[in-house]
Amino acid sequence: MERAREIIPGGVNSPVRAFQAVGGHPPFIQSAKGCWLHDADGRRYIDYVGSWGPMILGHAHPEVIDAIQSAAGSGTSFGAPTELEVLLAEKIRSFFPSIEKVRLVNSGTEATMSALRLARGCTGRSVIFKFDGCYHGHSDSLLVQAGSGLLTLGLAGSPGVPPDFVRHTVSLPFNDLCRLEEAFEKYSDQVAAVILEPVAGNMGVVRPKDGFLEGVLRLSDRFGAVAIFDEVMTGFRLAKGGAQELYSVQAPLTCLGKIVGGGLPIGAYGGKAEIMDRMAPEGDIYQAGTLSGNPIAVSAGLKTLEILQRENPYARLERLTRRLCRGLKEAAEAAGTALQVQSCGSMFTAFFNPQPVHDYDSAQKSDTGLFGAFFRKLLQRGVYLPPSQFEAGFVGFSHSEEIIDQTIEAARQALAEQQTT
Ligand code: KE4
Repeated sequence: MERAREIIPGGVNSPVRAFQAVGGHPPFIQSAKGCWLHDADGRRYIDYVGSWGPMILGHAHPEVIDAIQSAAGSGTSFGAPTELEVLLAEKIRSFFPSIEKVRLVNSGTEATMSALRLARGCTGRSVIFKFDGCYHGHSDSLLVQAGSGLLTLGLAGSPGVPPDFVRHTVSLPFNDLCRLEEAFEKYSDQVAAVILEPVAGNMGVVRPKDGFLEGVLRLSDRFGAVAIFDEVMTGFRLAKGGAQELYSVQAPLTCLGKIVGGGLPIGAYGGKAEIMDRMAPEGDIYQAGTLSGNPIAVSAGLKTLEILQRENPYARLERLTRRLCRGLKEAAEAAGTALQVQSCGSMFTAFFNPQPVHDYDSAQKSDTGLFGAFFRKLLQRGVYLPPSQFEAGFVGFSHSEEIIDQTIEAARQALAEQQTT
């Protein structure tokens, strides 16, 4: 870590990896297989981070590795169209009926940044609505009251973003349709887009209240704004068609990432053809990328989606996640600890909070000190949770009932120990 910090800010290439919110130093991972991480000191951990979502199939899935290796033999990047990109685009469209056309980029940040530019371009408007605690990557317009690393590090925004860049960004309470309607009444024909995580993961897992998603879509439509569902985390995670499938709604624009790359860098944004066709070179709104759609990443992503389609693991993943959440709740009750365990599909968060969490304000009432102690005790027992109270944990393909039960036992010991200290 000291050597890494000498040359990389904080020793990490993404802030949440630095363990600042939970104390101690992160293990340096050497390899991973299935649900196991192996660190440079010979220790192994049951992994509930899954590279922050992508590794739903487990690490080093043989068919995905094989797809990457065989693609590599044909060349790594051409900067020219390939059939592979068409195959992945068609696969994405088969999972998301709301996506008539899609553009591949290299990260979730690029996907949301591009989708916002598209929404602003096709409406000719500037104002965007987002929700407190939702995180959509680190592009300037969206670093306002964001979740994930900013919430973890207690940063509301970021230096280096001129006030002018966020002047048009209005952040509202998640799950509050009244405040959203008031904002629309106030900004009405200035609003280009409303962007949200349909199931929030970046303030910890917070489901939309009944009718919230439908309300966002209805109000956006009424005021001529584009609703953008940021499914970078929920896409292919909650269901093949993400939150839109789970909640039977369709969004005009969708952003994707994480699982769609199978562990390699891919983001995507897509939606109605009449909107997407405004993107250059079909239209006049610009976005580009040297490595967008490169054959290696696309091969990993395509194979991952093919396996998800073949195995359809979602019911099993949900059963395993419910088993884990039930076990954590029972362990907390036994230890007399106030724990809200919230989940959706195979995403979960254990909030050290006396009350359920339904938005940013209630999430912030969680005891991050207790979470940090719990995290460290679990890590000592070989269980690797996301190193932040404000993130989602993930259950994947290669977690078994036995692994879940091992995790619950480790949590029971950790909570009991915490109770006595
Ligand atoms: P990336 O640029 O990190 O690929 O994606 C940004 C992004 C966009 N939208 C949602 C809903 C996201 O969750 C993310 C990224 N998530 C964080 C953790 N929750 C990535 C982990 C990190 O920042 O290292």
